[in-house]
Amino acid sequence: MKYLTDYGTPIFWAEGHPGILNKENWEIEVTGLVEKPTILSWSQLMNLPSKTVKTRLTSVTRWSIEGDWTGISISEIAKIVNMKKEAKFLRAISYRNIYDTTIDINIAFKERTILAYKFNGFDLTEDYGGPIRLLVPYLWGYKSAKSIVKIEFTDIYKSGYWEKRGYTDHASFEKTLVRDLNDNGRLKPFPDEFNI
Ligand SMILES: Nc1nc2c(c(=O)[nH]1)N[C@H]1C(S)=C(S)[C@@H](COP(=O)(O)O)O[C@H]1N2
Ligand SMILES: [Mo]
Repeated sequence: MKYLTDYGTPIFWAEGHPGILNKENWEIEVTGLVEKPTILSWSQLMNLPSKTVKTRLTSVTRWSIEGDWTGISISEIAKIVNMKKEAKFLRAISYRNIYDTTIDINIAFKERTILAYKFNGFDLTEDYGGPIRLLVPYLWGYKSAKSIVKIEFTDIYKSGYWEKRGYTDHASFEKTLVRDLNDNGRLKPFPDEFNI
């Protein structure tokens, strides 16, 4: 099985590469419209039920990579903090609090949206959002915020890093041509010729 670099997957760190991150001390703060705000340690995260989904990350810059992504469902996180039913959005904030993005709660709870920590069985490196990132296969990749330190359940939509710089807030796919990184970067009609 190949890792993301083996496919030439681009490494996007608009706010600057974070360098080496310490996985063992990693924490995710879960806050907002919840009954029990919680700071989840790395060991707590690793003890939560995990799932592996065959799915893809697709960038608005026209590339897509498919593989087996392993991580934690948002419903598992919501259970721990007793998310309130008023929550309409999930906001994810990356290491250093510069990059953030917000998705609709219904997309957060979809089957293949996860907090991912492995690709094809390999731990995610810092290049690709390790130790843990949001993966939202249903929307353009800028919603898949990397190296997550905070999750907020909220009823207010907030434009994130790329949304404020001109990308759409909804991030819905449009018909276009996309490079299939699993097929040597061949340009193909998207989404038609891809398994979404
Ligand atoms: N923190 C952070 N997360 C981010 C980005 C970023 O620049 N910083 N880029 C986004 C964009 S535009 C895409 S397409 C994917 C790319 O993921 P990759 O760098 O792991 O290939 O990450 C998303 N998450
Ligand atoms: Mo992107």
